[in-house]
Amino acid sequence: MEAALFPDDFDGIISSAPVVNSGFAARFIQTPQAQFPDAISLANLDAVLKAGDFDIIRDAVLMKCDVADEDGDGIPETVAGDGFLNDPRFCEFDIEDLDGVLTETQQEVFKTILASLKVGNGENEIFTNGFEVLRLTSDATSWFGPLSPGTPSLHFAFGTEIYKFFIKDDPNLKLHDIILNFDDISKIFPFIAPNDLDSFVERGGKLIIFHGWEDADISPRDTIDFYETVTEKMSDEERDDHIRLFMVPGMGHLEGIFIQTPPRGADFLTALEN
Ligand SMILES: [Ca+2]
Ligand SMILES: [Ca+2]
Repeated sequence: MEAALFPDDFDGIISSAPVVNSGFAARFIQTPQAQFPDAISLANLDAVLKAGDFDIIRDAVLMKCDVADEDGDGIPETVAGDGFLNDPRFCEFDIEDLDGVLTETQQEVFKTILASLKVGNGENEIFTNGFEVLRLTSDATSWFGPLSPGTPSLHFAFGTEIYKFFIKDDPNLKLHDIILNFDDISKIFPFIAPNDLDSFVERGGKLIIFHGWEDADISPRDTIDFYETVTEKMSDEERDDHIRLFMVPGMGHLEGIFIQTPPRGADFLTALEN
């Protein structure tokens, strides 16, 4: 957003899990609405996903997909049994494999978290991809909950406050009274268009983007879509000279900012300098 709107501010930017569209705010309403029949008292949690359930899903996913040849092309690209996936997109995990272990409602919550979300008004549409995180759940409980009565999840905390004070100007707004619609969601951020980074690139700007595959806050696939969109018209050389994207297996939201050692982080400042 900074590189697009204020291209003269910085010569180089390291961006972790960038917010590239307003869809993230819709997710912050959608997932707690699915998870919490009563977000204030945290009553009636029997049917929804809890920490132990995320552990069950993670273990089932690892059992199925933490193999040496994740993409099935015959060439090993990662270590089997090391506790994370190189690229979760290759994991064909079906939550219905856990029939009898998770309730149907729990399975529906899981599918909601993984599914993409569209909020449109017939003419325009905000699209956001689902999360990969439940396949590896390092910070799933913080973002999806349940945490504590009144603040059941970080999605709830961010989402309801954004709605109350940035969109609706109504401090008494309740989670389940919110109906997602385009006009509300589009108030949060401007759209990023394919040529929005041109000014930044033309003046020699350098942008390193990284995103943890286990991010449960901002969809990792949205960052891939963004990178592909803004670099589509560039030559490979121009792209690599100015904009690099690193998807980090096993890393949760912003972990690479606070942790600078693999597998949960890296020294991106030195990389930018070089
Ligand atoms: Ca392979
Ligand atoms: Ca692995």
